[in-house]
Amino acid sequence: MKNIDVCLTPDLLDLYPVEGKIVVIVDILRATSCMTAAFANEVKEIIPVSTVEECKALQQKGYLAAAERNGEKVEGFDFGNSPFSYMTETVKEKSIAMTTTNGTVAINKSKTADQVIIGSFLNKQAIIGYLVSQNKDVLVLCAGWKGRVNLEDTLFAGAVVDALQNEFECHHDSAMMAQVLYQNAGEDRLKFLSNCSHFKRLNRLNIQKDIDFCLMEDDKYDVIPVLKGGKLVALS
Ligand code: 3SL
Repeated sequence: MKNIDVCLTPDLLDLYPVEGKIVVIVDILRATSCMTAAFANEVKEIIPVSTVEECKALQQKGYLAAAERNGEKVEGFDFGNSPFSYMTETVKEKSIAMTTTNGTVAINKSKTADQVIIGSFLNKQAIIGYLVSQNKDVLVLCAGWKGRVNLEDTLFAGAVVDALQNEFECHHDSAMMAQVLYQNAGEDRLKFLSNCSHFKRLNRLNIQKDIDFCLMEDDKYDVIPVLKGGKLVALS
């Protein structure tokens, strides 16, 4: 039987071999929600880079470039990290360079996996269906916050483990913890997460609209971003 595990932060990734596995990267607020929305709105590709300098270099080569640090858009870039930036004609069929505080770092740390895909509540059902259809072990990697565990990514990881419990074996405490968290969270996800640290951080920036979109719009899209040759593209 296939196996599923959860790595609660990229700082623990050395303990989790990714070779031969499908790694699902999760950064609910907001990087992986943005990426999902971007491909649903026909972005051609996203180049996820870990540093602002790499992103700037790609911008200078002519790419549209999105850069976020500590929740805020980095000065001089075309976008920050709002899903609504990807809902305009400007990005359609475009290649975009992107760096975010945690999400793009998690992606780049997982490059030796068999496959890296991007998960969010926006494409949860598509992710679950895809994982069921593949004959591969799965690691859900939570992007967290600067090496720390966060509630919203763990909640999503738990939702995936819970949905796959009849298809996958799960022997690992971090995956069980995530599942228990999800099972106890209740229906009102916004209320459950209202005290979490990144929720408060983003609220201070007055972007409740982004939070609502990332947390409330379950299964809005059926697109799955996948890493191919260092670029995210829509899985065909
Ligand atoms: O950490 C990240 O990668 C971002 O998603 C953080 S933020 O939501 O843009 O603040």
